[in-house]
Amino acid sequence: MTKKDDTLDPYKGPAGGWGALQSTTKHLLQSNNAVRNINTLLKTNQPQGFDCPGCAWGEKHDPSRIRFCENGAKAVNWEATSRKVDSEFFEKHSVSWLKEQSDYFLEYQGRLTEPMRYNPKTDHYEPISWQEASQQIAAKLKSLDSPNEAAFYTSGRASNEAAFLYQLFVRAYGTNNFPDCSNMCHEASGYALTGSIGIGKGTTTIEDFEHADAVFVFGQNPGTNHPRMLDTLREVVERGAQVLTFNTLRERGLERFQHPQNPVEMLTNGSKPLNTAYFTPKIGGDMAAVRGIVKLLLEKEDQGESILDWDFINEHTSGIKEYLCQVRSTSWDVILTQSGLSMDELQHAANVYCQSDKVICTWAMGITQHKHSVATIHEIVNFLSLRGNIGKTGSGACPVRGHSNVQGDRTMGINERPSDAFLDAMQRHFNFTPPRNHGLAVVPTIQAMLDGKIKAFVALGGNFAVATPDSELTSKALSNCDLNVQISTKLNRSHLVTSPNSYILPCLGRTDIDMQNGVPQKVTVEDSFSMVHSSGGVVTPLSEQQKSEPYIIALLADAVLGSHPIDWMKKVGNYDDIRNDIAQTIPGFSDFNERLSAPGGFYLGNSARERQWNTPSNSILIHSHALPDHILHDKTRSQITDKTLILQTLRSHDQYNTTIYGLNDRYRGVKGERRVIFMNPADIERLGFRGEQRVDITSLWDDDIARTAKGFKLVPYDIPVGNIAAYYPETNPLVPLESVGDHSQTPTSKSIAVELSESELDESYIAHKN
Ligand SMILES: Nc1nc2c(c(=O)[nH]1)N[C@H]1C(S)=C(S)[C@@H](COP(=O)(O)OP(=O)(O)OC[C@H]3O[C@@H](n4cnc5c(=O)[nH]c(N)nc54)[C@H](O)[C@@H]3O)O[C@H]1N2
Ligand SMILES: Nc1nc2c(c(=O)[nH]1)N[C@H]1C(S)=C(S)[C@@H](COP(=O)(O)OP(=O)(O)OC[C@H]3O[C@@H](n4cnc5c(=O)[nH]c(N)nc54)[C@H](O)[C@@H]3O)O[C@H]1N2
Ligand SMILES: [Mo]
Repeated sequence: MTKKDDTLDPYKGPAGGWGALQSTTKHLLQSNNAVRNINTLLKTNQPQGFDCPGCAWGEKHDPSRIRFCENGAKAVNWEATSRKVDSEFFEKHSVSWLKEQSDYFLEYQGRLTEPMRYNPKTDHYEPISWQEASQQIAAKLKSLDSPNEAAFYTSGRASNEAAFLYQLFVRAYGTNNFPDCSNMCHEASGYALTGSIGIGKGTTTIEDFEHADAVFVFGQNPGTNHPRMLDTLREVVERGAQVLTFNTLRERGLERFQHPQNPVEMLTNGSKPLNTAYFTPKIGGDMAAVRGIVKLLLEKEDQGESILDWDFINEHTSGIKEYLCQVRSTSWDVILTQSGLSMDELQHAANVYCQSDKVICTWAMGITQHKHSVATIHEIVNFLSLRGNIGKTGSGACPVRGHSNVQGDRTMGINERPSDAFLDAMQRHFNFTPPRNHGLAVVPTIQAMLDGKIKAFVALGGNFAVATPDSELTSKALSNCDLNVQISTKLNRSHLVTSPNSYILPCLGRTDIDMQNGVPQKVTVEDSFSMVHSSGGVVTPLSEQQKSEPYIIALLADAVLGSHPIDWMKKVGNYDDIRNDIAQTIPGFSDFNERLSAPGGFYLGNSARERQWNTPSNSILIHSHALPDHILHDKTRSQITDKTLILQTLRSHDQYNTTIYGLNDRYRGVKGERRVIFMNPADIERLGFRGEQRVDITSLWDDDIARTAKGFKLVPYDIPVGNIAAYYPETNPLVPLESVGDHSQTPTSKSIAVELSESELDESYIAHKN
């Protein structure tokens, strides 16, 4: 790898370790509030503290350990800042001026502390009282021709209590339009798992990792996005079990790991090799890779070895015959080309699988954000089923969720396609008639805004304008709305894409003390392992004008619905009351308040883990998909030339989704820059570019829209030929709105066909954009 300037400086240390601790300290000291934040950090994931807002990885209950990671520390620290974005700030800065600033700048300004309303005449946000804001918003919502002209977005940090009240409010108002961040994230996992094992959640618990003989990690970067998972993987390897990684990039965090809280390892600067095998499939090549491994299993079985668990297959699955035919008829040629892996590599993976009695497969966005994600996840389930690896201790399917309560929000009914059973329970308990027709997910919501069919938008957190695809089109869609209500902790671009009626409603975050009627409240969240536990803030809020999410929802609901179907303001006075309603309507939550006192929370249960298959055939449905002819959409394929590359958009080490903490990506060796493209040196040469040259990226789609992102620096990198990677969200203007996964409707953020051209932008533009 060439290194001529300061942008790229390959990281030589192990993941975690001193580097992580130094970085944590730096971020703490930058926040103006070091002492308060260090105290806050010590309460993260503690029985009397709050749940880390960083990610959805679970924890074993162990009071002797302080559980936080470098990136969790950044998330906490960013939230617990003492900087304020108040009416003075908005008086000083017009919306037009703020629009010119970078996302990093917006976020850095601090916490929103007062309700604000946009005044189109002055182009400034101006203060408004809570009462007035809620009355005005209610008047707008009530004036729509139909409740289906409004959409209610949720980002995955909302607590169970907030999410439950929100869905009740919105359904009592009359719509199922619940676009949520899941639609862009693990939707394919939920859809595929429901269709194969009868439940849309992972089947493993954290304890299963203590018993697994092998863990297959597909398409995820835990070193950055789920750092506490590295701890678990490290323990797996220490026990002598195997970790097999499939990642298009060689991610440092998956190659070597040193735990920052283990003094001995830190002092000796030693690290254990974390992975026992690392495979770099091509983008979108995992389904072919798994198919290849299965084909090898079948060959062994045909040669008389006893590989497949026929007892399990016969008792618990249906469709095996068709699937095995499909596997036999898939050619090695296609498997090897599409996966980009060699026969030796597939053989190695197959051998490990056969030698392991208990196997877990984990995955994240490298699997879920493709056109054929649902089919790929079905293939992973098939792979597990062939040797009875579902519903057995130490085995299972483990989609590693993103936002810290995104799984809980779905459990609470944030779902545009609610089940009848769920709606029946609402109807019975609250005595109202919820709407039965399905609502809109994220991409259809944007389309409906463009078509003028959605006129009002309410967001419970998140940054809709930036997290969604086709940024220019999405901005147009949002500004088409008549009403834009953002319940947020921090300033972001979604506040600046204004409608005639735009409101910012400032809320408390996970770290803040939430007082109702003089009593501090706790909320609850669900992690990736279906464990529910409580979380209570520890920081005194910056302003009395910041309200809790449940309170804000109750205020809006009261203004729109009065006391229908509940007395909202009374309900929000004590969150135990909300939990009592949850206990009586949502399966798995009986005696909710009582069970919360158990150390570490309680397990919701998982039917598939019990080998109860809630599918039409009461068995695991073995789906037999052919491998895709091509991983790209038809509307791209007509445009493809020999210059076309496939782009995946991913996270740097210094960001939380659309929140940018800094400009470094330590483990990938990038410094001071986010506009970079990781590219194979052979491609750089073949296409006539130089390393570190600036290029513009244009995506290919068969329509009249030019989608370009400008001024990216080429970084020679160990990535398969034909594939490139760049950071999200800067690359979201390139993802065509229509480019979504089959069945999941998830934007194909990990497989976008693009071409590169020399950039004419100068460095000052880039510095500003950063
Ligand atoms: N610090 C921090 N933590 C986070 C987040 C954050 O932004 N910052 N975001 C949270 C959220 S909402 C989520 S969903 C998760 C996201 O967690 P991840 O899924 O780890 O996030 P990405 O950065 O999108 O990483 C995708 C990984 O998949 C690989 N990949 C891409 N395409 C393919 C492919 O086709 N095949 C294979 N095998 N690999 C591929 C990439 O190289 C990369 O390592 O993290 C959560 N935690
Ligand atoms: N190209 C591309 N696009 C992607 C992805 C990708 O990999 N590539 N990943 C997708 C994924 S996995 C996801 S989950 C989405 C993320 O989409 P979102 O969830 O919409 O985005 P975030 O950046 O997490 O939202 C950050 C904002 O949430 C607000 N916020 C933070 N904490 C709280 C809180 O406690 N309460 C409230 N009310 N507000 C809060 C703050 O104002 C902050 O600015 O992006 C998706 N978009
Ligand atoms: Mo996510």
